[in-house]
Amino acid sequence: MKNAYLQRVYDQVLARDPNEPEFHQTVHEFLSSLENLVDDHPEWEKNGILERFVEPDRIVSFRVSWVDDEGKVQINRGWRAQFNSAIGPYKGGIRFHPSVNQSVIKFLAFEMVLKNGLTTLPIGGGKGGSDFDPHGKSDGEIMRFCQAFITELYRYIGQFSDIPAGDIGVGAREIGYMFGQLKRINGQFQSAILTGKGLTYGGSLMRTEATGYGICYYTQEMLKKLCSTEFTGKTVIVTGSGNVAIYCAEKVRQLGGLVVAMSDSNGYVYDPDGIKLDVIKDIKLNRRGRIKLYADEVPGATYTEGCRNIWDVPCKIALPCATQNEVGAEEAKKIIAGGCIALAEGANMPCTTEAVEMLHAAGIPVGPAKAANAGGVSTSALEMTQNSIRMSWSFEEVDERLHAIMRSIFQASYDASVAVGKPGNLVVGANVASFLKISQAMLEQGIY
Ligand code: NDP
Ligand code: 2IT
Repeated sequence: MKNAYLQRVYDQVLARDPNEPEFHQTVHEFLSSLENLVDDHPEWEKNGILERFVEPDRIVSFRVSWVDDEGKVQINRGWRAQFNSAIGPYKGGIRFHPSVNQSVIKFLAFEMVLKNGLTTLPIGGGKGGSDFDPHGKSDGEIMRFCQAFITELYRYIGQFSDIPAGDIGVGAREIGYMFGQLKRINGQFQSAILTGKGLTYGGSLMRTEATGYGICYYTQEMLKKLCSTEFTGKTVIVTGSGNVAIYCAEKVRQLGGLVVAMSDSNGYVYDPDGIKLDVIKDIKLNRRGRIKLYADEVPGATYTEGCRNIWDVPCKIALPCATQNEVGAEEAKKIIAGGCIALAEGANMPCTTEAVEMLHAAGIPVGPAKAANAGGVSTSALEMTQNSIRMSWSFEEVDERLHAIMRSIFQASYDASVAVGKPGNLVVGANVASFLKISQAMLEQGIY
């Protein structure tokens, strides 16, 4: 980094936590985005704003002990990073995946802070999770794990302090088990303590669809402003086949795009006629099966082992919706060679730094995750609003609010990119637009 203050802050992060590569990656991207701005804000250094911004308010880590179906006691690790509460209570999902560690939780929480700052809603940033692997576990094991996890976490969360939701490996089923256990512990029905709840007990219509739909609303704005085009008639690749990917693909279809390939962690399926989402939903949501089954069941579709090779298939619009760093230099090369015109990040940080640089160099706009996938957490905040006023809004009402939020996120990011002399660089724009708001709130609240 050219600016000495930015470099100093980054060096301190590296020195303090040398073993956190994912966290370094997100902090580096953020600090680099401030290069053209930092000299205009001497109050940041004077008040230690950046030093405070890259250091979580706190992280709790805990042991999770649970009993498997054989009666054996299993031990996992759990974390919750409460990163920044300048503009609202900590808000962000919980991830259950064997790759979870403190670095992953910190990068996700840091992204949440900036994402939530873009949503226009009063939420700070946090994230939690465990290295528990839900694959192949029985429903009883999932329930016992969720109960054990939240029994450790419950003392740190609440509707005015920290409100978790889902992420990889945590959907409506897991939120339900955690909510039930919280009710037993607290002896109270505290609706807004978790979001992504079932519709029968305080969930919001559209929360399930919100992240995926929101990605497409954001991408529509990108396509219009930066490529003078729209989804209609374009081939699209959506990676992953979880909550985000499925509803992203559904909205692409509604907007006239053709999703030709999707994946899971084992491999990908290619269907030149367009992926049939009812089949994917049945395999993934009802049967909790592998995506390979799609090729067995749909004539004309093929399955290829190895999820990263999905970019061998050319597409006009790339929407990676699986996990962090799934698009590296190799994948970016293929995306560019395939004639892609725009990429929006549905997963959190799916592109490596190098991949983003390559895409930008090839003139392909990149919609960063903290903007493109902010529809999920925005709708979580709308769920909290409905819980607080003890009402529930219609699907159409929530959808309309979500659409307006995604438009405003794009506009604010685009305007910020222009203001700092990087027009169309939505990565820089999102970081700047959000940080200007959060840093102002930090300054106004004094030293803490
Ligand atoms: P799900 O658990 O529903 O689905 C995850 C999908 O990604 C599955 O298809 C899974 O395959 C695949 N996947 C997970 N880990 C890997 C890996 N290491 N390598 C390859 N594929 C992998 O999670 P979500 O759809 O909720 O989350 C997907 C992404 O979207 C994550 O980055 C998450 O942080 C982000 N996100 C989620 C939001 C939400 O509201 N749920 C909101 C905003 C962002 P398999 O089944 O084989 O494991
Ligand atoms: O990464 C994310 O934005 C989420 N996992 C959703 C968080 C939330 O609180 O809804």
